[in-house]
Amino acid sequence: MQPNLSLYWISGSPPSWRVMLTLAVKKLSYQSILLDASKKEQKQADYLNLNPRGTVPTLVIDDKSVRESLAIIRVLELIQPEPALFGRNWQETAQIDQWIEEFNHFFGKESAFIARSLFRRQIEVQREQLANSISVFQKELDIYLETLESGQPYVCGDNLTAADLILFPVVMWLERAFFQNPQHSHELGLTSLLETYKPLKDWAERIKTIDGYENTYPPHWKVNN
Ligand SMILES: N[C@@H](CCC(=O)N[C@@H](CS)C(=O)NCC(=O)O)C(=O)O
Repeated sequence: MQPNLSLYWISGSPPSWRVMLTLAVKKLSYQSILLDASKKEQKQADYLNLNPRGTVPTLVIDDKSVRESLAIIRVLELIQPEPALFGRNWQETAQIDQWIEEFNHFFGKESAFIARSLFRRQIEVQREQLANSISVFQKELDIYLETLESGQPYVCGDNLTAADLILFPVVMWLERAFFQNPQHSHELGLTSLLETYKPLKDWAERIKTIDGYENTYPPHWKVNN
């Protein structure tokens, strides 16, 4: 029997979304507790008892809380090993873990800076730093594209892995940043990733076929395109 799971999350948060996708892929049921960031619910005392930094996601497993999305995904892999998201042998695990580390240091880090600068409309003050970020971002994107263009359906091979579930929400978040700030995005030479790169679009469509995907889609994006 699976343990009791309660997920605290914020709509549109990529780390929350990757955990929700993991729960969907592993067909684990959970209580969903959506925090309202506009009311700073993630900084209220009750929540800070679970997660002292007041960030999301936090997963409560029976009476134990786990924070940090990657730690949560790894625990879910132990709770429900199928389908395996971290490989089935050491070679696959090494490939996935190194992909995640590199993602965190490069694509993930630069994407967060680019998306936040666009959402906060801080283009002018950060122009130089943005140019550096975009250059690293583009190099990393090219590596992902090369992999997908080679005919590989997922970023680490033939099977869906944690790497795909980590990348997907970030790609969607960037899409939203570009879509909401077309003029600044254009000035920075940034265009819709899914409309520009067909292999990436095909890969994203594959992720969207995950059973239960619709329930993971950020609710405020549905009402506020
Ligand atoms: N490394 C953390 C990042 C968590 C994080 O920064 N979450 C953001 C949402 S994307 C958050 O909680 N922001 C609200 C806040 O800091 O008040 C993870 O992967 O779980």
